[in-house]
Amino acid sequence: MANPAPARSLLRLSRQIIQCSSPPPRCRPSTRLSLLAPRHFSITSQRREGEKGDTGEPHHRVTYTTDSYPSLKRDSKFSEVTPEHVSFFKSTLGDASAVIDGLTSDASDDLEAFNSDWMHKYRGHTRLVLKPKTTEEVSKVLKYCNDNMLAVVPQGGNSGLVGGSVPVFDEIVISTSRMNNIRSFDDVSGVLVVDGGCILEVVDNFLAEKNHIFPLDLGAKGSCQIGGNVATNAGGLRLLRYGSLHGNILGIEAVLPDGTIVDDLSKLRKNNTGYDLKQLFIGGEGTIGIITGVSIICPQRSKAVNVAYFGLPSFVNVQKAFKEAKVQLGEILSAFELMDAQSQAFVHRVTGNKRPLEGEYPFYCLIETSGSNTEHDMEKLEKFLEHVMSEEIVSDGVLAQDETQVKSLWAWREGITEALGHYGGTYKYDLSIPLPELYSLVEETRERLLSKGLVSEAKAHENKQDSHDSKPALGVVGYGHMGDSNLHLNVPVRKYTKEVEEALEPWVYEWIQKRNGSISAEHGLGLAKKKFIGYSRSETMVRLMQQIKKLYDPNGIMNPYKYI
Ligand code: FAD
Ligand code: 2HG
Ligand code: ZN
Repeated sequence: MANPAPARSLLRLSRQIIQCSSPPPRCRPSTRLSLLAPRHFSITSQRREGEKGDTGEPHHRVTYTTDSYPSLKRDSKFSEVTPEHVSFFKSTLGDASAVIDGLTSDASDDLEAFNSDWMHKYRGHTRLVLKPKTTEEVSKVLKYCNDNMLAVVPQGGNSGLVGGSVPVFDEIVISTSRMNNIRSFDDVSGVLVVDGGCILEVVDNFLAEKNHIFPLDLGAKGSCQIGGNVATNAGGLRLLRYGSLHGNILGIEAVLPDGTIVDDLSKLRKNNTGYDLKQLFIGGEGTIGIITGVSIICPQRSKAVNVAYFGLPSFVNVQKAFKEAKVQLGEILSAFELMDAQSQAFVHRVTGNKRPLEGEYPFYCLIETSGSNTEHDMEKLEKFLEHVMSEEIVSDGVLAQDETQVKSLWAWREGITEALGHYGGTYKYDLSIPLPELYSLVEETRERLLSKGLVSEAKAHENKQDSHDSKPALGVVGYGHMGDSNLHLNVPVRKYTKEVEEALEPWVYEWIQKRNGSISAEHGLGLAKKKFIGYSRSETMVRLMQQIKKLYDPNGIMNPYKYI
């Protein structure tokens, strides 16, 4: 690690380092609006097909889940798909593009993107993908599957990180990708109603034109779908400001396995009329029904968005900076993200981009403010920046001075997942941890992998590249949504191995349990955490969940083998 540069004026540094031609913030004309443009960190299914990591292995040669986890057994109560079933689906869905049929034709290439997950960790054996266009078609398809004991997996953008979106055996994939209509938007109330298959970025672009914003943002916005976001109760980068989907979603339309259409597409903010059943679908991960429509309250888009990126000497200082940001920025603070040195080293190595700061630091933070009054926000931000610089809470920093710089600073945070996945695979742990202890887990994990000889000393601590290194793990990385006490502990590997997996699991989950944290802050449980639910939920809670599952899906056809 390089010696931190002495604290200097952040605004001066921002001019030196980003070398922006636009005037420094203090000199901005008051009419200048810095709207946050969509961040084009988009992932697509094309990326999964044929792309090679540094291992030289084509990513589509992902090991079958059934080979990696031989203890998983196909449930014999499910029927196997036959050509007769396929002809029913073809006649029901009509359109040739609505069925990918690997039973009566060779469709293995087309099926691959639906069988394999984004992490190249899980791969199923489906031979049939159905793409209904309407809620009624979803209803007919599901009813038929239920009557014929055919297991299904709902799939949105397939960007999930816990193996929930792909089949394990021959479950039929029901993709919502053709259900992509924006149904209505009211710019007085901010209530938006969309099909479950709308892509998040498309919806947010639509809202931008109406000066509104979708209250969720995440790095996979170019691929993930609103139905998938709701099914995973995704958290993302704006939760600190706009809260969780549990609060923002006003109504849901969903189809139950027996074909019942649950029409609870309320647009009301307040509705205290009995059990709030839509909440069961939020975070349900496709285990009780398919979400076909969502109504959601969307806030006004902020006129003034500012982004600052800091280097800090310690995690204690990160906490001080966060506390100070809450005190001084209050209602305009919209994101406080944490990145450690290793995470930024990986992004640098993989993208080759020039780092935002000249020196290297053990920790980095990205702070975003969003408000309605540029001058007022800038005044607050400058005061905050001066304070954290003069108190030496932060060692160095830059402030984006236009939209391009806003995007480029965000890329150092949003690009981490993609950069880590570049080398083969990543063991991912998405955890809620009491803030003071949040980073200790990363340090202890490093020591653990070092002591077991699974990562090299240089890679564990110094982010150095060692060309002779052949240890399975390439580093131990910590980053996440500091503002939500949500750590992403990631261990990038050359390939997935039992050796690394067994060093990490259940050890990480035990560590979390001891601190009353959560083993899934925002990604869900899927298949990856199926065995570990007991580390965060009591037996009583699990039993109640099982009862709900049985009530909604008595035949168990919805996303079997996953967490419930
Ligand atoms: P899928 O991956 O297709 O499915 C996820 C789960 O939902 C599966 O169990 C599936 O069966 C179910 N499902 C999908 N659609 C439906 C439906 N219509 N009805 C019922 N069930 C359904 N997650 C975060 O929370 N925060 C982040 O910041 C974040 N950043 C990410 C960044 C990158 C680069 C990547 C690759 C992923 C990130 N994720 C993040 C994880 C992922 O993007 C989210 O979980 C997202 O909400 C999944 O949406 P999807 O449409 O891709 O769903
Ligand atoms: C993020 O915050 C996402 O960037 C992905 O939730 C985290 O890849 C991960 O582990
Ligand atoms: Zn996250």
